[in-house]
Amino acid sequence: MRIVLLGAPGSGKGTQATLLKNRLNVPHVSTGELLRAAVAAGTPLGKQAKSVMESGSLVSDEIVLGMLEERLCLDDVQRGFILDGYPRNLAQARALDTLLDRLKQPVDKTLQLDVAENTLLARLAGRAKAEGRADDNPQSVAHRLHVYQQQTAPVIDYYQSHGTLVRVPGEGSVEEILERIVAALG
Ligand code: B4P
Repeated sequence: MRIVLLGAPGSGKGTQATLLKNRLNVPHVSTGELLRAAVAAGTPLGKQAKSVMESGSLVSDEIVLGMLEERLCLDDVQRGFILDGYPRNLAQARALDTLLDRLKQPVDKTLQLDVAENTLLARLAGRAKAEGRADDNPQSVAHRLHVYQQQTAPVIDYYQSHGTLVRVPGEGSVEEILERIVAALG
C-alpha cells in the first residue's frame, strides 16, 4: 500500500508514520528525516539545507525531489511506503505524480491529519523542550505554520480533486489517532 501523510508541522505525521509502518509492514519515508540525516552527515546537500531548515522555510524543490527519487528507487519500497513530509507545495505534488507514474507506483490513499493551531503550538513547544530540535524555536515554528498555510494547504485541494484524500481528526491520544488512520485506510 502506498500512502501519503499530510498535515501541518506538529500534526503527528512523523509520530503516526513510525507506528503505522509496523502495522502495514512498509517503510516510512520522511523527507524531513532524510534532510536531517544529510545535515548530520555534513554532505554538500546537507550543508545547503541546514540554514533553510533551521529558519523553517522549505528546502528547494530540486534538492528534495532528487533525494526522494533516490529513496523511492530502493528495493524495500517496491511493496509500498508511507510518505511523510512530501509534497509540501503544488509543484512537489505534480512532481510526485510524475515520478510515481514513471515507477508505476500510484498513490492509493492520501491522509490529512487535522489539528487545531493551539494544539500544534503546544506539541512543538513540548518537543522543543524535550529534544531541542533546531527548527522548534518560537520564531521558526511561526514561520513553518505560515509556510504551511501559504504553500502546503493547497495540496489538500489537489488530492481532494484527485479523489484519494481522506481527512482524519488528529487530536487525542497517539493510539486513538492510529486506530482512526487504520480504519480510514479500510
Ligand atoms: P518535518 O520533519 O516534516 O517536520 P514537521 O512538519 O514538524 O513534522 P514531524 O513529522 O516531525 O512532527 P510530528 O507532527 O510527528 O520537516 C522539517 C523541515 O524539513 C521543514 O520545515 C523543511 O525545512 C524541511 N522539509 C521537509 N520536507 C520537505 C519538503 N518536502 N520540501 C521542502 N522542505 C522540506 O510531531 C510533533 C510533536 O508532536 C512531537 O513532539 C510529537 O511527540 C508530538 N505529538 C504527535 N502526536 C501527538 C499526540 N497525539 N498527542 C500529543 N503529542 C503528539
